[in-house]
Amino acid sequence: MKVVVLTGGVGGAKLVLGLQHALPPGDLTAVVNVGDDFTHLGLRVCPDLDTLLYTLAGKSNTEQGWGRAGEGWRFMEELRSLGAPDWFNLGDRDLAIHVLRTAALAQGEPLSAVMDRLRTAWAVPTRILPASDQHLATMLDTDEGRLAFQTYFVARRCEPQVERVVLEGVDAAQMAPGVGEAIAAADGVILAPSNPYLSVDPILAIPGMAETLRGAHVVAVTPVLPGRSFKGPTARMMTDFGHAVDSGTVARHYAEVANILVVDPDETVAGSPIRIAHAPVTMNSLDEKVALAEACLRLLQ
Ligand code: FO1
Ligand code: CA
Repeated sequence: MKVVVLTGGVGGAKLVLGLQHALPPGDLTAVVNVGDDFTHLGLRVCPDLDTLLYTLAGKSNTEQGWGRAGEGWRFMEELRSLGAPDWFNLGDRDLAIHVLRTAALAQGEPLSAVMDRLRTAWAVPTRILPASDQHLATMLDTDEGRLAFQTYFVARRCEPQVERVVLEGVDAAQMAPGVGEAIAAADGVILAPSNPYLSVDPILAIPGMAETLRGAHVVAVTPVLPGRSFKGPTARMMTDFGHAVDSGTVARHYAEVANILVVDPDETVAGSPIRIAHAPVTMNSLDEKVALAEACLRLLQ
């Protein structure tokens, strides 16, 4: 069963790992947000692509969500001693991927080709495609002015109030080679439980994407976790935008693109414009990730 999953970093990568276990090798393509990408100290950093690559290769720091397991920080110590900016942490192991990617991009290799080489080197069976090979930058209009994504997220810890998300460069961007073909050939498309505004929208906004998805069977998974303790940037932004922090907000947000929204059995969604399905959405263990993946695949059959 051929499946395409549209995903951001941490939250989405957990479901993609479950899907990788649930599907035969070669059946899964991940289309990944590039709006978080930026150039730092001359290095091209692609957090969502790398988070997914590390997760699918079994090399991610699972407590932190991003970055490498068994990471070392001597490069950062050295930077600090030299008085260089240290607000964004580049680990010693993580550094390898940024150096290789930056060098390859400078030689004219497209981002999609670079990422395909890296996932092949680590025998990752899932195709990892950037949503676009062009630069598009997620910017946030906030009460502190317009902030670049990593400034808002890492340097300012999501504290500024967000008024609007602006995707710089999106109108000139194209889907990366293989993205449209993978969606056209897929039995279904899954929207991973990533931040709808910061991770999934920057993929959906690429010219041609909405048209490509129109005929597809699309199942979205809510990023809203059960219980009253759901926090983090997704909850914060729902509040900033004047919406309730619940899956009803997600259902209305995805009404034009998704056929079904998967929410936790503990959550009731009233008046959803799309079909609601229930499956446990907490993904702490690998078993929970695979179980949610299998629930999504059943909905695509
Ligand atoms: N997130 C942080 O909160 N602090 C960091 O210092 C940091 C460094 C970092 C380095 C490489 C990388 O691929 C991701 C990194 N992230 C860091 C996560 C990154 O900012 C992601 O965009 C967020 O997790 C949102 O998806
Ligand atoms: Ca992200």
